[in-house]
Amino acid sequence: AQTANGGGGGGTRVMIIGGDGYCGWATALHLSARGYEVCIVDNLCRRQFDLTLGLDTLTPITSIHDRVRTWGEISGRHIDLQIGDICDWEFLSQAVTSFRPDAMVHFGEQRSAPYSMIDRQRAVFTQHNNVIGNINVMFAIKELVPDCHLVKLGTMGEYGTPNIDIEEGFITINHNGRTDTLPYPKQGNSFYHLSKIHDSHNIHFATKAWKLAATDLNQGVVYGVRTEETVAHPALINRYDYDGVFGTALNRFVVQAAVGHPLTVYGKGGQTRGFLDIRDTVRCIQIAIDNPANKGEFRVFNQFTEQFSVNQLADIVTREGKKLGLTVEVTNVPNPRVEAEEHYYNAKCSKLQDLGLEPHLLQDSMIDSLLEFVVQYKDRCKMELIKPAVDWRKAGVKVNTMGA
Ligand code: NAD
Ligand code: USQ
Repeated sequence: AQTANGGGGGGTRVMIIGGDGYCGWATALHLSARGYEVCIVDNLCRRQFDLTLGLDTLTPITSIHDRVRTWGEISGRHIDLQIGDICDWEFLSQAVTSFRPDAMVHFGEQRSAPYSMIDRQRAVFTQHNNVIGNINVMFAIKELVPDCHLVKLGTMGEYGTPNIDIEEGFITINHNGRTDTLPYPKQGNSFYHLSKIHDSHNIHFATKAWKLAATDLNQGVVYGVRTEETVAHPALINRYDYDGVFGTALNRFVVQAAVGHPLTVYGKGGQTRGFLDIRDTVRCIQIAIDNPANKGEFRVFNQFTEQFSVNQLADIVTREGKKLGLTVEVTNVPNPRVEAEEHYYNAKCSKLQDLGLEPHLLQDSMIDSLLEFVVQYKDRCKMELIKPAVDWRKAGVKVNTMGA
């Protein structure tokens, strides 16, 4: 029997695009450990971004080849590895034809909002990489594996911050005496978030035109680093981004607390978002795979467990840091982004829980253990990478090398 939280994969063949990344690596191991046949596809561009911009993960990650080899040695389970770019149709079609997935989990995009706002070149790269890669994935399913379920990582940021409740994908509207259930209005706040909106529209169309089966997971901001499998051996450790380009809010605050840097609240700090623990990311993906969408169905789940404002996160990290004897200060830095800093936010997130997700909530123990974990690596932290690095208003056409 397949269950949400333990579960036998029963040999279900899952291709994980972006399987060398933060969410993808944890998911690949989670599924492999539970009897799914896993194939990782990745072109390693995320590692290249770090090399180009002089960034680095807090945790010392090993090469993808060493990761997969180590996993084979300690678990006895094989993970297939295909290194290549999904924007390259020859590569993708060969990878899909040789592996023949039952499900394709698509994490493989440029995922940083600040990166997409560095300059024209990065804005174009982000939308090209994300939108074209996703179109190739849709064609691969249609032409090569028509029964394959597409599990696509979207983002809660597709919805923006409307002054009404956020539904899961669709909203019923009464207009001039008529009623329809329509895709929820989308308002992206960066070229990255907009790329996800374009993907959602393209997938929705493909489910109608070609009867693809698709689940769009509008994921909130992920925090944490440890999962059962990634702590099983030092060579399996996951990446942990804390810099001003790829680091996300809570993960950044925890590192800042650990190294004695004031917590960088952007603007007024009333920005509210959905958040989830990386241990829930991997379970949500498993739940989506185990309960596939029907052919022709465009299914949308909001994948987060709790919502917090940036100020609330700063308060929690300050309180927990003090318990560990750390001196934690908070600073309100001028907001490098263009976004609402005080707004209504109430987003639904019941569909994954209805299918069996049991959330890990952001309790004190979580922050404690994350802080303790991060403190172990604090000597690897480069303080100069912490500052907010990209100003939305300054994105220009000149290539920005972001050099020191
Ligand atoms: P990540 O950058 O760590 O991983 C993405 C991986 O995809 C990288 O290993 C990269 O090399 C690979 N990739 C990118 N473009 C590719 C291409 N053209 N061909 C092959 N591989 C390619 O990102 P992440 O944090 O693991 O996020 C994974 C997905 O989840 C993204 O789609 C992101 O938008 C979404 N998401 C992430 C978060 C978060 O907080 N991290 C929150 C919501 C949604
Ligand atoms: N923020 C701060 N201080 C910081 C960093 C961020 O105040 O040091 C604020 C931002 O201004 C923003 C909020 O925190 O209002 C969230 O920023 P973030 O960097 O944590 O998240 P975001 O840019 O939205 O992107 C991340 C992932 C992206 C994913 C998204 C989910 O990088 O891949 O799609 O979270 S969501 O936010 O739901 O759209």
